[in-house]
Amino acid sequence: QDNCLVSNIKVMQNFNRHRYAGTWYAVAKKDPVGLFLLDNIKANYVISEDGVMTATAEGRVIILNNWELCAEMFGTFEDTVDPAKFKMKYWGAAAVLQQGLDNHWVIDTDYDNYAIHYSCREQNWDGTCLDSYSFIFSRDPNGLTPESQRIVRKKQDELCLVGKYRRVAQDGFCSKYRGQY
Ligand code: DAO
Repeated sequence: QDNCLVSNIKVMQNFNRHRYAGTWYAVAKKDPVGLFLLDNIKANYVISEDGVMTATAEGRVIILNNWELCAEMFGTFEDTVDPAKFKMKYWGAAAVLQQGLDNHWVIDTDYDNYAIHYSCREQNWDGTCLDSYSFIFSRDPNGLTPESQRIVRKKQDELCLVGKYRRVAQDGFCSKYRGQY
């Protein structure tokens, strides 16, 4: 962490989307303004034969003030010059769910255990981030190994987001819920 400029944030070198593909469970999250996904967040990245990345995701959300449900989300990824930086277009299975276009950066991953995602939605005049969100992903829904936790902690520092994450529960809410709406 030297100056917290978005333009200085280091992302995964030689990012390999094929090794990244598959299921990731969020174990921690830094929320954006107007947070949407609460917990039980699971993402599944798919690479098509022609190399295009898409994803489906689910998570518990509360919409219309008081209505709890498991949101089913879809995302398509547009490549940029940096292989670890994507633009993600996302939308929900139902119209009431959130939709938008976000940055989607892979900050670091070992592909088999942990991954650190980061998205800055809006920058300040000085080039620091005004509104960001970030997922700490694990292949194991029960959490990260101490070794992975150490790496994640260091990267959170580089992102200027130490202390801004909350733990994300994986208690099976969305598997119970499946097919109910
Ligand atoms: O929870 O507040 C928030 C921000 C998350 C918005 C993006 C959700 C849709 C993800 C689509 C699939 C990609 C993993």
